[in-house]
Order: sequence, then structure tokens, then C-alpha cells
Amino acid sequence: MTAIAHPNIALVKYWGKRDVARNLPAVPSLSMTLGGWRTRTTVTWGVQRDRFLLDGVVRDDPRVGRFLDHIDADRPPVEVVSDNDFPTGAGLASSASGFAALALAASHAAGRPRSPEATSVLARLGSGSACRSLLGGYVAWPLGTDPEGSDSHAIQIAPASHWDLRMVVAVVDAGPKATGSTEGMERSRRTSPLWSSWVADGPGEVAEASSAIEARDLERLGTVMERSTFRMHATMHTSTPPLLYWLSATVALLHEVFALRARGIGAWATMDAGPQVKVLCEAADAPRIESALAPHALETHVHGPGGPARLQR
Ligand code: 2P0
Repeated sequence: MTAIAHPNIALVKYWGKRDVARNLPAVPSLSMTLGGWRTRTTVTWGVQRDRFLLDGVVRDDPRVGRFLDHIDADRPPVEVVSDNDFPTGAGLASSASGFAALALAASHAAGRPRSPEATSVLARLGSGSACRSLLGGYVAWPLGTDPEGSDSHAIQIAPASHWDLRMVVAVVDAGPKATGSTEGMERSRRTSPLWSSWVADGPGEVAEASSAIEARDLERLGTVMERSTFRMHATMHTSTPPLLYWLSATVALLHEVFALRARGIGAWATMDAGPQVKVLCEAADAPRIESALAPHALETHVHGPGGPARLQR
């Protein structure tokens, strides 16, 4: 069974867990699913021994076997073959599209298909942000109230057709990140003095972003997105030891975005647990924004909102 899922970029960030084992978030978040890039994953249920191939290379990643155990604790050996058409593990949300595609493909391969909500819950157990990649367009991940996490799944705010925005992605380093998100989040939660205000502000920021999406108000959405990014990175920078995902090119790109805005061009920046800068804008402005960012980047890409995860038969 084969499934395809797209990565998603958070407009309001998930950073921190209230339950590490279940990937239950400390803050709600909201994302745009990216068209263009994708993970494709094929699962064969019942083979000789567990095997995981990512981008053509056999990997020893204990998260995959543990994830499959959630579908069936008495499962047979399973083969998972996955490939990304974008850099893996570099702050470009490969774990989001990866676990979303795996959740969909594996639950069908096991003969245990689930509702979209339950598939989103399953994907969340692999990687928190993966629950958002099951859905297309503009997607929220509310906190939920069930201690087991049955209601901590993604919901669609608006389909891709609601608003044809662009995310210009400036890649400054395609290598894997030094500190993974799970470890980074826990470090921020344990040591950043900004943690309690970060957690307290989350629900209001998601409400503000949802209402900006509904109204198709890019200035409001861009403002809350940039604020969420800088507040998240402030919790990283004030952790002990500090978490600094930025490179010098990251800072150069941020200044470029501010300069574009000073010239009246609607461009707002976001970053994740990596040095890449992503810029939200109207479709008509994407070409000149991409040209302005390109001198500071290894490569640039432009993506519109994408569709949901889906089976490929
Ligand atoms: C996000 N990030 O909302 C945030 C912003 C990174 C910065 O979700 O530990 O790979 O597997 O639940 O989902 C990356 O974290 O972390 C992430 P786990 P995940 O997109």
C-alpha cells in the first residue's frame, strides 16, 4: 500500500509537549500544507523481517518499528520504503510528511483503515506535526482535553482553494539539524524563563491566525506568523545550553524580508527548527521575493497550499 503526504509549515508554532510519550502539545498550532514537495511511502505488511528504507538507504530508526506497534502490538515484520523529494531532517518538515504518509499507508496495509481524525491521531504518535499533514490547505491542531489524546488531532480551517498564498522557501543549509525537535522542545520547557508566557500566548495566537485566514487578511496573518516564530526562537535562545538554529545567512535573509516590507511588498518570515527561512506572500509577489532572497540562499523554492495525504493505488 502506497501513500503520499506533503510537508506543512506552521504559521503558529508547535514547540513543547505536555505529554512526551503521546506527543500531546503544550500549545495549539496552525499550518499551511505545502503543495509541490512530497513524501511517498510504501508499506508491505507481513514480510521476513522489519526493514526501513529512506531515500534508497536502509536505516536503523527505532521510531518506525515503535510507530507500527501502535497499529498492531502483535504485528508481523513490516517493510517500509519511503522517499522525499526534498532535504530530510533539515527543518523542512520531513518528519511531518513522513509520519503522515506512513500512518495512512500502514493502517491500510494492516487492513485497519481509520477515520481521518483517527489517522491524524495515529500520525501524531510518530511526530507531533505529522497530524497536520493528513489534511490539505490551512490546518489547526488544537490542544484537545482527553489525557489519552483521542481529541488531539488536526482539523481543517480552510481548503487550499480558499486562499492561493505562496511560501517562498530559502534553503541555506540542507544538512541534518544538530538538535532534534523533541530534545529541543524539552530543553526549552525545562530551562527557558520565557516558557510560561510562550504557553499562555498560544491559544490567542491560533485564534488570531484563524480569523486572519477566514478574512484573507495577509498583513494580519503575516504579523502573527512572524511573532510566533520570533517568540519560539526566543525560548530556544534562552534555553540552557542555548539552541541556536540560525546561521549568518538566516539573519541576512530576515533583514532582506524586513527591507522588502519597508518597500511596501507584503512578505513575512517564518523559521522552524533549522536555519531555512520561509516567506509568506501573495502569489503575484512571489517571483520578486524569490529574486531578492536568492543571493543569500543555496536554493529557493516556491510552494502554494497543497492537498491532503492520500493513497496511491
Ligand atoms: C512546527 N516544529 O509547528 C514546529 C515549529 C519545529 C518548529 O513541529 O517531537 O518533528 O516529533 O513531535 O513534529 C517539529 O517537531 O516534533 C515541529 P516531535 P516534530 O512545525
